[in-house]
Amino acid sequence: MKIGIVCYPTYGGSGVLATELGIGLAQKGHDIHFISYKRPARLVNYIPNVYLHEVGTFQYPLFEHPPYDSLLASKIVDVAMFENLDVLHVHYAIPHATVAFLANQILASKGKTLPIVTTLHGTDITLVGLDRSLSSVVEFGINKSDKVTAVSDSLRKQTQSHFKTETDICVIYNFINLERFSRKENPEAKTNFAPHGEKIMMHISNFRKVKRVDDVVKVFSKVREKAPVKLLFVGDGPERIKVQDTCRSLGICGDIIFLGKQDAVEDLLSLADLFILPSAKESFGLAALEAMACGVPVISSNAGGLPEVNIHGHTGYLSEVGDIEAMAAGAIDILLDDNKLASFRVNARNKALEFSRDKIVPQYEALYQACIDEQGGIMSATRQPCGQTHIV
Ligand code: GMT
Repeated sequence: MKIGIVCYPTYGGSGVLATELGIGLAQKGHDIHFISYKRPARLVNYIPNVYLHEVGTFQYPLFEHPPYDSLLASKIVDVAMFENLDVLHVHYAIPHATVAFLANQILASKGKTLPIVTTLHGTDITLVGLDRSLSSVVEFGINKSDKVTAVSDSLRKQTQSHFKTETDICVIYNFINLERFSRKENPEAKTNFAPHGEKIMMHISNFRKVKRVDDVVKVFSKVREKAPVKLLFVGDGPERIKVQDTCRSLGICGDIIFLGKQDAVEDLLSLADLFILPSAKESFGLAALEAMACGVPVISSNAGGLPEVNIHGHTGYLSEVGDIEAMAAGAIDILLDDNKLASFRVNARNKALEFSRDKIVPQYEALYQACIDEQGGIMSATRQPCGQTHIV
């Protein structure tokens, strides 16, 4: 198939997932055309069958803001026509789903059909999409997509409760490349951060408010009263200055290292004993899954789809959002008991195996094929709405 993928190129789960999906599909022989305003952060090396089409900008004195939606629609039309795309998969509803509909209408006027698959990732529904200034556009984009997927059952339910959806929403979980994300012990690098054999706690995010990064520091401050431990922060974003201030006011900066944005997160995760994700909202928690695949247990909030990934008392612990005491207690419980840490490590990796790329990518392929078949008027008797083939 020739598949167009529209995504945000920045550090963030939707862009990461879109990129990994494109790579996985390209390796299976599909032609993948990424359409984005910059090279997606995870698209580092040349990969056969992968092409990138950058959406440019346009300045004119009349415009205070460049007309991004129109530029994106125009780029989609151009790529769809000249690369003869079979299907377009847009990640994150705003503005991609509605822009895809516009592109689809322009293409129809030129005699080309282009089925649209929209994947909802989280904040497009639970935060940005709920804002009155955007909600009607989000709802329209969802209802005009040929297929809609959500990355967890929790997100599917939230979408159905917040919006008047007319389209089935298929849950296709996020996935992980288990070869890349596997634990590679590196005692030398670990000593660099924890010279006296301290345990390492880690948090990776884009430091947005919704991640509650301040809670990470507060939990860590309690844990370090009971256990020798260091905290590694990976990533950067708007909340970083506030978080650094909290470290300073608690006088614990000596045990906290800010590494900033990093690409080889799997190497860093391999140094960690515990991952912490106290988010206020989290549709899935791809960062938690990446940690688990590297054999790192997770202390997280119970927001959104996190309970579908992190299993309480098995791969880590879940607490109410903002419950610093419970998160610290869970962390201490794991870090002070080497046997428990060892068994949670194994459980975390085993749970991550359920989200392997090899299991999930075929679900998207089936969904694309179902879209293409439906547009061509072919209804497979054995195909279900979400594209799975019904095994009789
Ligand atoms: O969490 C972010 O800030 C990034 C955001 C995105 O859309 O890029 O992530 C969302 O999508 C990820 C991939 O599907 C999910 O794993 C994250 O849970 C989700 N974030 C939220 O719901 C807050």
